[in-house]
Amino acid sequence: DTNIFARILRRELPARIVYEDEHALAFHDINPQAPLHLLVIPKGAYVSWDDFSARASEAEIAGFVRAVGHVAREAGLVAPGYRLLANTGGHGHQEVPHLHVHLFGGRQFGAMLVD
Ligand code: DGP
Repeated sequence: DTNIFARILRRELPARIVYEDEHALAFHDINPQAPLHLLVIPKGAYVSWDDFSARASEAEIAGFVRAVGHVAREAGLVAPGYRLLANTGGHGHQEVPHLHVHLFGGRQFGAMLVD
């Protein structure tokens, strides 16, 4: 309840929000790693991809997945292409314990995994 993204959802912290619907919120990452770096989060309090995929309802899962696709489409990233990333747990280097999908775009990306 007290993590940064939960607080952004409650509008206790500011964010550059680009999209919101019943199931999801999308906003700019505070420390962008690409020309466009957005985060898409579900509105429900799910700590990770694992938690979300195990506990969320069909409607929440469908709504969230559709929101990620919608945000990328609206950002004009379909034709050039983009990258999605969901860091999960310790080895995944997840820092904020509210599920978030990183959406990267705006340049050619290279090899998948960089330390
Ligand atoms: P991860 O390592 O996958 O948990 O990524 C967390 C991301 O969250 C990281 O790219 C930076 C971003 N971030 C951290 N604090 C804030 C914040 O207060 N606002 C926004 N917009 N992004 C944040």
